[in-house]
Parts: sequence; C-alpha cells; structure tokens
Amino acid sequence: MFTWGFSRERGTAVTGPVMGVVNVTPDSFSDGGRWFGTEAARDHGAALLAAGAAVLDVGGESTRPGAEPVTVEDEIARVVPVVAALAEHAVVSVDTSKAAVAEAAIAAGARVVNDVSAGRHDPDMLRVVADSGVGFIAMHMQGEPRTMQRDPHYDDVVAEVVDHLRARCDAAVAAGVDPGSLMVDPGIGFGKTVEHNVALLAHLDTIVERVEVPVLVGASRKSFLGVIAGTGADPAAREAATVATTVWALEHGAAMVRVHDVAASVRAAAIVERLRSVAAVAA
Ligand code: PMM
Repeated sequence: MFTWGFSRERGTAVTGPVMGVVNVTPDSFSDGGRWFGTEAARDHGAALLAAGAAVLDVGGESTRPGAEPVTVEDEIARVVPVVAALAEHAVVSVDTSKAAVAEAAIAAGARVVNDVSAGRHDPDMLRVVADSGVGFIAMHMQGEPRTMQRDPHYDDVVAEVVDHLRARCDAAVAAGVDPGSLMVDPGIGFGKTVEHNVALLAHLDTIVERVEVPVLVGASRKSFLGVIAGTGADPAAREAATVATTVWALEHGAAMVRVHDVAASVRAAAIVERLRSVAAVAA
C-alpha cells in the first residue's frame, strides 16, 4: 500500500517536496520533443533524480491546450520502458488519464497514478488504482485539454476547485482507494485564465486547509508566469518565475511542487525549510 508519508504517523514513503517532470512526448508545451525516446527520457529522469527529485512523473500524452489525443498503444509504448528503467531507482508516478496505461505502468513499477482528469476520463481508473494499492493524484480541470482554454468560467474559482477535489477524493475512497494514498492538485492552467491561476495560488492556504489531503502544485513554466513576469511566450524564460511559485507554494502549505528544473526548486525548498525551522524556534 502506498502512502505519501507527509505526516509523521504515516512513515516516509516520499522524502522531499519536489516532483520532476519526465515528458516522453513530441509536443508538450514546456519541453516538447526534448526527451522524446526511451534513452533520452530515462537519462533525463536519472538527472532529475540526482538533482533531488523525490518523485519522477512520467507522461506520454501532452495535455497542452489544443493537444491531440494519443492512442492507448502509443502511450503505453512511450511510457512503459521509461517507467521500467526509472522505477528501480525512484518513486515513479505515471501521468495518464487512461486506466490501461496506468495498469501497464504499474506493472512496470509505477507507484503513483497522476490523473489530470481525477478519474473522470476513464471509468476503470479508480478501480485500477484501488486494486493495485498505488498512490493517486487527483487534479482539477475544467473541460478537457483540447478545449479547456476557450472560455473558462467560475463564480468562485477557489470554492469550486475545493468542492471538486473533495468530491473526487470521496469518489476515489468509495472505489476502494486508500485515503492515505491520495494527493490533490488545483490544476494550474487547466481551464483557467491568468486571474484564476493567480486566485488559486493566492488562496492556497484555504485550499490546503479545506481539502484535508496533501496538495501538489504544478505551475512550472506555465503561460500565466510569462504574462505576469513579462517574459512572454518562451517557456524556458519562465524559470525564475517558476522558482517564485515553488517558494510561495511550499510556504503556503503545498506538500509538493511539480517542476521541470528540479535543481532550482530543490535549492529554493532548502532555503524555505531552513528559514521555517529557525522561525519556528524563534517564535
Ligand atoms: N501539468 C501538466 C501535466 N500534468 N499533472 C498535475 N498533477 N499537475 C499539473 O499541473 C500538470 C500535470 C502540463 O505540464 P507539462 O506539459 O509540462 O507536463
């Protein structure tokens, strides 16, 4: 049975707050094509592990706005060899919304399923997760990747995201998923405007308090950072802004951040941790 281990009673399944992204895709917005191919992706994952990643998140289908879907067979062919190579050395999550891909990745050693649809896309997903006892990350998304950025609308984005995440956790537990294996994610950039993303980060404390399970934040290199910081359309120019979100997220209760440049966020997390421990003693 997988547990996140962020609370003392639950032990220490995962040892740090940084998840590294290993995209085995030709078309991800942030690093599309760079690690496409088993050897390149495996070596990239090994480098992220050496840089201090606590979890490696392996994905074979781009979720960028407008991305075209990938078949189950192609997605399995992309992720399974990479998962198999990395799972000997690391806690590996598989970033997929398809139960058959999750099942194949779990057989290859993945210990966590990271589903951007939170188990809604594939009716078999929660059963696969429950039967295999792996961890489950339920992310909030309005709509689906192909169309989600057309006209996202919320009356109260924070309350709606919290309600959705709580409902998805309830559905997972009802399907037999262990509550200690759950993590949720507000889904930065998934059916959200710049203002929605900002509101979710600004009110992260509220989200953390209300969802009652560990929270993951994935803001790395997303376009709202380029808008706010004025660095424009190049995802690689959003690294300083990404580190700012790492510091903010960890300081406002996130258990983990999902990033491309692991070394930068691990260093930032070390500073946050040190300041927090000294501040706690001084208080
Ligand atoms: N973002 C992307 C893909 N998968 N999973 C979770 N849980 N949270 C995210 O924010 C998230 C995700 C898109 O980013 P990428 O194309 O760089 O992987």
